[in-house]
Amino acid sequence: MSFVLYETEGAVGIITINRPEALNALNSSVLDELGAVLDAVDLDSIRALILTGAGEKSFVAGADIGEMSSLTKAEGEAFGKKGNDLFRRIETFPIPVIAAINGFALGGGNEIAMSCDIRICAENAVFGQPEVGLGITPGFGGTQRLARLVSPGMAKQLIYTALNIKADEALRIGLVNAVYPQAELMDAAKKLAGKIAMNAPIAVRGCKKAINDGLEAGMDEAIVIEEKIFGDCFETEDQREGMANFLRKKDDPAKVKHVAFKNA
Ligand code: CO8
Repeated sequence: MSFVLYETEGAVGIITINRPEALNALNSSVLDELGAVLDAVDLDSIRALILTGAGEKSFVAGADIGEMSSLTKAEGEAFGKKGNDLFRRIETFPIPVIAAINGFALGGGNEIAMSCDIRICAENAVFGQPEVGLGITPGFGGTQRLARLVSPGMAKQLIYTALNIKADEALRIGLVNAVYPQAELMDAAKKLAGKIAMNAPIAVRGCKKAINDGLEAGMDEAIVIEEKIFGDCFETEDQREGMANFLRKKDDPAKVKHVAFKNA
């Protein structure tokens, strides 16, 4: 593995796209290695992931333009599918994924960030979908996820104009949740991931699935999705202990303790 690094800190896994000489652009090898890292995540011990880019300049500057430049129609479609399959895997990965965007998030870079559950960025981050300036459409989910994440009108403006926006504008339109000085970004991402990791893992996974699946359904179907996932939490050790802890606290505040949720 050379283009993607993976390390763990407690219950948090950190994936770093590591091709700084090309501003972490996504070629086929990077996509393959990202898939392999996801395969290797130990879901018994890891409760949240952080995705970031190596260096202080770029998160991901897009799909690799050199690799794409000579593709045929069929190869272009296949490359789009390769990215889409991987990004959909990130989007539906059982545990939350936080994108820590440390610079350029252009084209496929913005698209991979949008497949994550939560996006936070550094003050130097730049976002955009430059594809129409290269003679292509966004091909790793950009036309779909951007229109769902921000307003359809704003998504169309960004995609049709190919103009980049800075971190403060990304915050204003809801593309990211928060902006930090570059030096504080990873600590903020780890703190956020750590907070998630302290909560009951079955419940957190259930929330991710309920939100994702519900957003793809009509409201009548969506609330049934929630009911089923809600019901599945009961009789788990975490539900019993989480609620027993609350009742003990009511009884005697001195009995306050942190519940060490078990994923069971
Ligand atoms: N692909 C390949 N190499 C890249 C990319 C990229 N997307 N971005 C940067 N690089 C390389 C540069 O070629 C350069 O390499 P070298 O040193 O060998 O010349 C190195 O990274 C550093 O880049 P720059 O010298 O250009 O750095 P600057 O600070 O001057 O500029 C920019 C930074 C503004 C980010 C500039 O590099 C740039 O505009 N990059 C391209 C951004 C872009 O257009 N991205 C979108 C690509 S299209 C896409 O992502 C579509 C996704 C869906 C694909 C579906 C397929 C079918």
